Amino acid sequence: MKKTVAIIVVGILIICGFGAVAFPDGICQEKMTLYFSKLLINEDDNCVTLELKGTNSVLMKYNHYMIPTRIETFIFPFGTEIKSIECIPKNLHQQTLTKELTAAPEPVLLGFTNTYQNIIRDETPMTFNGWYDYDIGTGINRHERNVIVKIQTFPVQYYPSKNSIEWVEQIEIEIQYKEPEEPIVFANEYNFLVLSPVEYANELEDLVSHKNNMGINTKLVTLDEIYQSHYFPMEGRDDQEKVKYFIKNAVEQWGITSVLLIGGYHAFPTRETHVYVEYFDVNEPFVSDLYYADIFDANGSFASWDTNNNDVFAEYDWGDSHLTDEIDLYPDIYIGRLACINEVEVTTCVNKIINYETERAYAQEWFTNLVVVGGDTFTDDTWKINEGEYVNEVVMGILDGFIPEKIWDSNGRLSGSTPSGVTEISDVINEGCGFVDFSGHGYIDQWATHPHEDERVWLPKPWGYFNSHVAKLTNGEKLPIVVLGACSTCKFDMIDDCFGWSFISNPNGGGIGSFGVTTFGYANGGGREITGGFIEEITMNIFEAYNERVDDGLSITFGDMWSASMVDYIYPNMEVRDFATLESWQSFGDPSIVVAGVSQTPEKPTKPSGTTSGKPGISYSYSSSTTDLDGDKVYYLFDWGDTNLSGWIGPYDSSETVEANHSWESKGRYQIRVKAKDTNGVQSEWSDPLPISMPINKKLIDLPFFDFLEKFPRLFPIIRSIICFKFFKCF
Ligand SMILES: [Ca+2]
Ligand SMILES: [Ca+2]
Ligand SMILES: [Ca+2]
Ligand SMILES: [Ca+2]
Repeated sequence: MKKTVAIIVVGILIICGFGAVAFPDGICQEKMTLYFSKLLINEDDNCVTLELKGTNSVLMKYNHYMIPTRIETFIFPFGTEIKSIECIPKNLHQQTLTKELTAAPEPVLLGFTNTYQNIIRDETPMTFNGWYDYDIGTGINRHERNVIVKIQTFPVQYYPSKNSIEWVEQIEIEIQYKEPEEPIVFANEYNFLVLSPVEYANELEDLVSHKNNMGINTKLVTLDEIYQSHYFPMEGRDDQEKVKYFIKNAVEQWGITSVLLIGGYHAFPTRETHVYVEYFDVNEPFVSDLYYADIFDANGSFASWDTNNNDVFAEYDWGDSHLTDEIDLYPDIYIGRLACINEVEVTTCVNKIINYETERAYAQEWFTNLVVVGGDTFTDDTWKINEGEYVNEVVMGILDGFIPEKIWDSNGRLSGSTPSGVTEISDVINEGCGFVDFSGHGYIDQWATHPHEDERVWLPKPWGYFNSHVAKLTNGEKLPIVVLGACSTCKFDMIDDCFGWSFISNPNGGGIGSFGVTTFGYANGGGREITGGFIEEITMNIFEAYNERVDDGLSITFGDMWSASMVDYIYPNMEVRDFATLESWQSFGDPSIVVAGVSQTPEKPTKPSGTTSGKPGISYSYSSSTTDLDGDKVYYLFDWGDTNLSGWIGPYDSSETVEANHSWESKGRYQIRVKAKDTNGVQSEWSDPLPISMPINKKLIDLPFFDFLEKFPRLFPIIRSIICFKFFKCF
């Protein structure tokens, strides 16, 4: 699902019945009107695309036409019963198109055996018959358990046979619901549950006491204690279900919000899912820790993941009878796994977690470094772009106060031989960074990509970046969260030290947490559509979750990032690869670690002051200042407008003036702006820009792509150079 920035006007009205008015006792109605206007039809050589003001996404569903849609999320208290959902379209317009509407690209694999392939589809893409679709689930969002209703409206209807469209100016949404008579409140005895085989219990004692000292009420429970009804009467048909029922009891009776599973595939049970993807004969069961986190279904009952009761879990179009289980998919707890294979690895992880939290990693200077690694993921796309680098750029736009180190094919750092790409990656991680984003192809023990338009060569040379390279990282306490947009990197049921896990198990560095998939990863075709779905969309959601919380001066945990990435992803009537993506989205690490601190953000810094015209090659000085409401010391980051950043300078006392110098290499107009962060790592917004010229030049301002993306990270479809996929006939 491609999202965009959109300006909207909505009206919300809530009415509740108390006998006298239109609805029965206790039933409420929430009413919202969505307004749409200004239909734009963009023509390409073969097809057209549509833009409609008021929509916030474009349907990017395989075998469907790309129509503008709007998704609205409604949040109700846990236990709310949704009685009815209706959407009424109003003020209908009709229009004939000159060319056919573009169809969504076909998803492609991010593995090693299959790269991008030219497939001629013979099916006709489907249209949507109806103005809306919806999904109801129960999940945890910003530390609250809610009933989450997502309504997707389709204000444009396409009729391919007539090549005409209908569109409406308004859609009125009406939801009737009944809240529980008494709010459902769970106990608050423990927040954090550590589940472990008994043989690792001793190694976990330090972790439990550290967490309790941090004010996180923590309980360690062994698998034997679960199976022997030590705390709650044992329920469940197999070990996995026993663990899941235990977690449900611990949520309801103890108030648990985060659960850490200790042990790899051999030591801690895994649930296999059965999602049938008819694609390159890809059809394998894969493990899903989401099974343990999705505790409640839409009605607030136990989510068995086997609603057809045949003892085959999480079926989607599975087997000869094409069976499907109803799955809620919204996590109800924050979960993470330490896939340790022995006591030594458990001790390593415990020490890393204690240190990360004690040192408040998020407040350290190295934390705002960002390492991005990418190349040309698909070598034969129409647009000839390096998709991995494009994804990295979007991440850089989201994490705009981070200083990026780009290990790319296009700048030679991934493809060079002295130093090699492997050395470049290891060196920048060893310097220390808060996050790493790998975007490309993966396998159980490695990550790799291609140089531009050369699918015979893998980068970094000769065959990629392996778990054996990760094992040699020596970044010590400077531990990043590693985000892996690639196939199978977290397939921990196949090898003990899968690529995603190898970062966490490294005792001398590596990472504090990682995200990746336990099976094949899918991408939304080549080109810039790649961030619009599947694995690259969910990786964007990870960074956006972090960014949103930090912008608000709020805290976020590792598990919260994982959960938010899924809550944000889910949309009504998802396709099979969406289920595969969500169910296989693994988190290695402690879900309760804090990745961003709570503090009041420094105020927006003053507009930089200094000379507004000068000559290239000469250094000029600019100053600014800000106040931190808590009186924290602050660091400053100047964006010189020529794609160069100053790096974080400081710390300075609150209100003290900062000065920094820069010289511009070439003539042109630039905009200088400045951002502040306090000693808790919390960042201000950017200052107003100071326009300067070197020297005055009547040329149009050529905003660097990086700045542009930062402002409109998901702007669509303006940044798309070509809309139509070359392999499709646009139908
Ligand atoms: Ca089943
Ligand atoms: Ca759920
Ligand atoms: Ca490409
Ligand atoms: Ca502050």
